[in-house]
Amino acid sequence: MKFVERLIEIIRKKNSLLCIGLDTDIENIPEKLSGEKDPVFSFNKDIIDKTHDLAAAYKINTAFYEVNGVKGWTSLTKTIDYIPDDVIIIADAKRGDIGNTAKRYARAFFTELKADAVTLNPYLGSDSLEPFIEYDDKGLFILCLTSNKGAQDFQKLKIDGKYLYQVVAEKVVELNKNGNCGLVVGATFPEEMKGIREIAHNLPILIPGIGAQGGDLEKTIYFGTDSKGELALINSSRGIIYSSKGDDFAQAARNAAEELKNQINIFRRKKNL
Ligand code: OMP
Repeated sequence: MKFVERLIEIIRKKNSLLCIGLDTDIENIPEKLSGEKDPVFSFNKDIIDKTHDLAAAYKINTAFYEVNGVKGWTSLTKTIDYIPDDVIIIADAKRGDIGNTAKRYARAFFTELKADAVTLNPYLGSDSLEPFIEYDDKGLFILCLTSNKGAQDFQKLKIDGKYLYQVVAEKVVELNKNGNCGLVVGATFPEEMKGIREIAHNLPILIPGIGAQGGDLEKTIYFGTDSKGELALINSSRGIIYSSKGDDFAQAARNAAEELKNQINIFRRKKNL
């Protein structure tokens, strides 16, 4: 099954655009798990148990695992293996390198780690993306307009009357021959999202920046989803997984996830009225 078909199937089955970011910081793990052999995995396991029915995707930012060296890679692998099949697993690795190296990254994330999708940096151009595109059952979320302040430095430069982020969106549409390309657009830029959605009307958009970064949820849904109110994943990491530092952390994460999922669906319905 093509990646985009699987994504739509999951979004519809669960009636959810929610993506939960498992950006699990060893320093923020509740006291009660500190004696565990692999506290990061134990934390993720409890969060996954409590939230998998609500989430269309989990996004795992690899930095939070790589920082712990070999142990971190083990926590990452165990977490991916534990996630049920009806949740898309996005390895947020933001890779980008020459084709020969990109081939190894693609194999590392898709075949070895068994992630369903990966985030990629498009700076090195189309041959750095091609090795990932060849896996048509796997997804690529390519950085288009990021949520941070530094997005101004390059992404908002104008080239022949267009912003660089618009050029990226057009290029990704052109490369999407296998139906597995998507974009990353920050919720902190809802007005720009409108133009990006017009260019990329049939691409999934991964949207971080809700919650801790203060993105505008209603406008994000309005401009970021497609005409059916689908084809977008709304990510929140810290805003969900660190809802409580106490023993009730997993239940608190569930409550936050449920609230965000419902709020997203209220705005989706409003858009489609
Ligand atoms: P919270 O701000 O805690 O919800 O985390 C946001 C997550 O999304 C982190 O893993 C970021 O690295 C990631 N992210 C952004 O915040 N902004 C972007 O433009 C792109 C990403 C990403 O590619 O996921």
